[in-house]
Amino acid sequence: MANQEIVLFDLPSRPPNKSWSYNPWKTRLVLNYKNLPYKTEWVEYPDIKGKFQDHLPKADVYTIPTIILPDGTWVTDSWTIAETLEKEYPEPTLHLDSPYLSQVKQLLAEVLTPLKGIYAPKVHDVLLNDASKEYFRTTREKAFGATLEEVAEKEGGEEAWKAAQPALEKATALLKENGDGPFFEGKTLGFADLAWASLLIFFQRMGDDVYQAALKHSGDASVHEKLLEAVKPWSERSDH
Ligand SMILES: N[C@@H](CCC(=O)N[C@@H](CS)C(=O)NCC(=O)O)C(=O)O
Repeated sequence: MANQEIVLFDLPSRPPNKSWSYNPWKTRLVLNYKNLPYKTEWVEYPDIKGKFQDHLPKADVYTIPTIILPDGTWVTDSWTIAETLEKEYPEPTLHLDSPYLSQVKQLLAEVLTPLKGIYAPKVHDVLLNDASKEYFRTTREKAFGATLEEVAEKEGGEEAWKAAQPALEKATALLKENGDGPFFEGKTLGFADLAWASLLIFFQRMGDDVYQAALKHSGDASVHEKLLEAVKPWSERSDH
């Protein structure tokens, strides 16, 4: 008999194990929002390739989130997964046609790019198990051309937050466009909200110092806090 559960591949954290990374959070929130039966398979970074390569198109890097649908189809990439799940399970809708979605996608990149001196060291020091630390350090140091400590020193701190501030403020302004929110479209939740909430959860998982800095540089903490509160019914399932 076909397995009716979806499998979600997610990255584990140090105990107590809970989802932490913003990319798999996007998928987890969709699965929770659509109330789909799924189980989580936790995969440490060095094990991703071995598990995925025989099931997905050849790639330089295989990434999480990836899911297996009940019919055995493997789907990778959080944006593609959202489209696939929306097609397979249309209700409740993710409003993938919302004009806010492309804006949020752009803002996520604009926030995260200047913050690598914050998040890369934090992920390594605060979130990862020993099983992933060496892989993460080696791959990120190769990509940055500097050690994690150098990146933290040269591209972390207040300057990084100042560089991320314009995008954080733009997200604040977007969240205020439709009355009291709490969502980008006002009372209507869509994938844009789940994607932005994923970033906020990622900040929280790195530590309250990181989350508070993000809120401070957003210009108005309350709209982000309200969004997180509104998605709480779907962010509570984080460890299985
Ligand atoms: N475009 C992808 C990016 C996913 C991504 O970069 N995932 C990271 C974890 S957050 C990963 O699995 N990296 C694997 C690696 O570095 O080897 C998506 O949105 O799903």
